[in-house]
Amino acid sequence: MNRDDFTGDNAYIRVTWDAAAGCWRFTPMQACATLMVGDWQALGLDAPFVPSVPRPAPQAFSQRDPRWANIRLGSSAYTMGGAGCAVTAAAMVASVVQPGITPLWLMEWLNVNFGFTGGGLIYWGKVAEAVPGLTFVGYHLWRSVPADLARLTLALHAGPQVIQVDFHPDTGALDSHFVTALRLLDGGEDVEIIDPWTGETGALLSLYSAPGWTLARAVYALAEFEYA
Ligand SMILES: [Ca+2]
Repeated sequence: MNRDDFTGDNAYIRVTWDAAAGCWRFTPMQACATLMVGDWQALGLDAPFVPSVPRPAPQAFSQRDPRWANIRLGSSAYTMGGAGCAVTAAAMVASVVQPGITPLWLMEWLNVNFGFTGGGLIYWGKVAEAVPGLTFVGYHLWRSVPADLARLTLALHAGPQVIQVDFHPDTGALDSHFVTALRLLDGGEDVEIIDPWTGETGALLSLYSAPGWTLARAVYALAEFEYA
């Protein structure tokens, strides 16, 4: 259930989301007094009060970490350090629901479960197979059209996501690079990311954009995941 589906009122009761407490508040329209726990249990309204499980922040990883930098992606000639941005970004997403995960563990799982193409490209759905608690929603490609920022916003509402950017925005062709998107910045004009190249957090447009680019121009694709 989304908050927007529920927040509102009718003639009898007003429902609001208390972000600080992480739960719903039910207020009778007449008495204007907040119902107590016993009241909403008696009314069968206790289900929406269950606070969402707080998730840990994603762990930050660098694909060039010496613990895994030299391992090859599947049967390809590519190494994690040189071309493992996608699996590293996916491991950061997975760490939200599987805190002990590392890019090394995920890559080794993918290596024995046919998780990469012969050219070393990741099968995104395999990531969700490897990580209980993750569901792969789909791969949204915006290479020749502006990114659907409403879609990205909705996905980020669920949790961190993997997005594709241009590693060298000063050259015309796309130099594919995947990063972990955390949340919107500046009223939705930018996105905070963790960059697998460095393992550091930053703003997407300050890292991977050319002059004049908007966020919709800088995001080339979204590998969308849902969280259990
Ligand atoms: Ca480029």
